[in-house]
Amino acid sequence: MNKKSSDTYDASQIQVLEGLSAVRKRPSMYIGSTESRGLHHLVFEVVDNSIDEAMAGYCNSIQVLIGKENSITVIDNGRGIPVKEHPQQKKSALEVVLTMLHAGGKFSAESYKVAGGLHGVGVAVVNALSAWLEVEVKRDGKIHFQRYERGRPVDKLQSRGKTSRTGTAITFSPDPEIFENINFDFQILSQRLRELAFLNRSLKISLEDRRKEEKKKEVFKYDGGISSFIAFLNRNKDVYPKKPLYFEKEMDDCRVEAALQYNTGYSETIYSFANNIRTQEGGTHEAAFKSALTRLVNDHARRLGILKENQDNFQGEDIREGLTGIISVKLLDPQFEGQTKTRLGNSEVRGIVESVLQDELGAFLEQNPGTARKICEKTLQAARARDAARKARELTRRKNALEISSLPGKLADCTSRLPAESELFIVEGESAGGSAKQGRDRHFQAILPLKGKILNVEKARLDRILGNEEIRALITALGVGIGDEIDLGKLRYHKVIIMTDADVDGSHIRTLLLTFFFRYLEPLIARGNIYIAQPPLYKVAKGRKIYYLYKEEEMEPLMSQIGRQGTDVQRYKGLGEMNPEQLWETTLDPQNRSLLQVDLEDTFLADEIFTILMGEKVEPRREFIETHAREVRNLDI
Ligand code: 0RA
Repeated sequence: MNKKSSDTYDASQIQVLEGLSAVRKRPSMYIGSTESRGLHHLVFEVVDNSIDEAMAGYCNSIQVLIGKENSITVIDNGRGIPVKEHPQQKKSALEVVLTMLHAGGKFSAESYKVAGGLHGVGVAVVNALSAWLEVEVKRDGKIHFQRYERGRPVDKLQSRGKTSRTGTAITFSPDPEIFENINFDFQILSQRLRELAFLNRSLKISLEDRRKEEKKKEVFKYDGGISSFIAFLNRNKDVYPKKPLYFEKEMDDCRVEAALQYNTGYSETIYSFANNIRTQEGGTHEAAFKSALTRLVNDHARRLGILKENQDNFQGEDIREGLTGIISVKLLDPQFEGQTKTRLGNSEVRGIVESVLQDELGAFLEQNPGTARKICEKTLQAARARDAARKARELTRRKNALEISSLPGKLADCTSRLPAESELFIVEGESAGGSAKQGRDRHFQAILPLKGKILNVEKARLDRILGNEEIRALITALGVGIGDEIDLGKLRYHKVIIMTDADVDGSHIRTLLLTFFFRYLEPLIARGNIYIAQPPLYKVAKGRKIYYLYKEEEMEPLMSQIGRQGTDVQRYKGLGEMNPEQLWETTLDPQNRSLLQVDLEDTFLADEIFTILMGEKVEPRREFIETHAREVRNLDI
C-alpha cells in the first residue's frame, strides 16, 4: 500500500467517526426527537430499507420482532446488503452502509425508495444510536455476520456457514444513554406496519412482541392493497359501492394506485401517499385525484339531468361528502415541498393520475348507473345543505373583534384581549357554570356554560349543526369560524378547556365536544389548543387539612398515611358540588390544576373511535366498548 492511498484511507476513516459522533451529539437533528417518536423512528428507518427491497421487487416478507429488554429485530428476504469490499472505502459495503451517513443511496439510483427520502436518514443513524447492533446477511451462498457497539464494529465481518437464501436481519438495542425511555409501543409499530402492508400489495409484514410470557403477534398481508385499506377505514360504516373502486396504472416510471368508496356519513377522508410516505399537505397527485373526480361527477350529473342547464357545477367538497379515498404514487425522484415537506411537487404526476381516473372511474360510472346516480344525488343533498349552512353561519360570524355585542349572551368573557393568555372553559351545566364564573380569574379566564347535551355532529349535516344553539354559541365565542373557513389568527383563546363531570353524562358530553372539534375544528387539536380539565374525584378532610384526590388509586396510600379515624371523605359527583373557591383551587388555578392536552396524533384511529362511538351502527359500538373498555376510559380521562 503506497502512502497516498493509506492517507486517503485514514482520512475517510476520520470522516466516518465524525459522522457518527455528530449523530450521537445531536440525535434530534437526525431522528426528530429522543422521545417516543424518535425511538420508534429507529424501527421504521430499518423497515424502510426492507420496504425499498420490496418496492424493487426483491422481497415479499418482512418480520419485526420486539425482543426481551426492547431489542428490535427486522428480518427481510430481500437481496441482502452487499458485503464485497467497497472500492473507495476499503471496507465491506455492509460496513459502509452501517457506518456512513447517507451511504445507502449510492448503490442503486434506478429504484423506488422510501429510505433516504423524507424521513430516511439511513441505517447508520440507527447504528450510531444503538448500544449494540448485530447484522446477519444471507447473500452469495453464505451467511455473514457482524456486531457493532455504539456505531463501531467490534470485529471483522464473519462467515457463519452456507445458505441458498438471501436476506438481511438487523437486531438493535436503542442506547439508554440517548433515549430516556426505550420501551417500544406495540400499537405505534403495528399501526405503521399495517399501513405499509396496505400500501405494498401482497407484501407480508408481521409484528411479534416477545417481551412478555404471553407472546403477541399480528400479520399484515393485503392482496387488495389500498382497496383493502379503504375497506378497513370504512369497516364500521354503511358503504356504496359494496366493493371499493380500485385503479392502477404505470406510466413513465410512475406507479399510480387509487381507491375510493362512499359511506353514508358526511365527512371527507382522503389520504395521499408518495413512495409510502403520507403526504399530509397533499400535492399534485391529490389535486389531480380531486379535480378528476369533480369533473367526472359533474359531467355525469348533467347527463342524468340532476344538474340543469342553468345551474352551476357542483363544488368538489360537495362531491366528496362521505368519500373515503386513497391515492398512492411511487416514483423515482419524489420532490417533497411545503412547510413540513409533505406536499408532492412532481408535476408529471398530475397528468398520469388524471388520466387513470378519467378512463377508469369514467368507465365505472357508465357501467354502474345505480351507484352513479346515488353519488350525484348525495352531492345534490350536500350542495343544498351547504347553502343552508352558509345562511346559518352568517349568524355566527363576527365581522370584527370590536363587535362584542354579537358574543353569545351566556358567555362570561375575560377582560384580557390577548388570545395567548386567554382561556375558555366550556362547562357542563348551568350550576357548575355559575360556580366557575364566581371562582375564575376574570382577567384571563372566560366561562361558557353549556346546558345539557350538544348535538351529535356525527349524525348531522353542517346546516343542522349550525342550527344548534349550543354549538353556535361555542363557534362565536372561539371566533375562528369552522371547517374550510377557519382563520386561526382569529382564535380568541389559546387554551380551550373542556370541563365536565366525572360521570357517564360528563364523559358523553366530552366525547360529543371532542367529536365536534375533530370534525370541524381539527386545526385547533393539531395546534394543541384543546384541553380537558381534571376536577378532583374526592375531597378528604382531616382536622384542618384538606386533600383533593384526582385518581381512585390515590385513596389507599393517603389513608395509610393519615389514618381513617376522624377522616371525612366526600366524593364529588359533579362540578356543581364544589363551591367557587374549591373549584378555583382544584381545577381552575394554573398553579395547582392539571390539564390534559388533547392530542390526536393518529387520525386514522381517532376517526375510527369517533365513528364507532358516535356513528349510526350499534353493533360495532357495543363490540368496541366491550373489547376496548380500558382505552375508552383513557380517551375519556
Ligand atoms: C445497499 C444496496 C442494496 C441493498 C441494500 C443496501 C439493502 C439494505 C437493507 C437494509 C435492510 N434490509 C436491506 N436490504 C438491502 C442493493 C443490493 C444489490 O444490488 O444486490
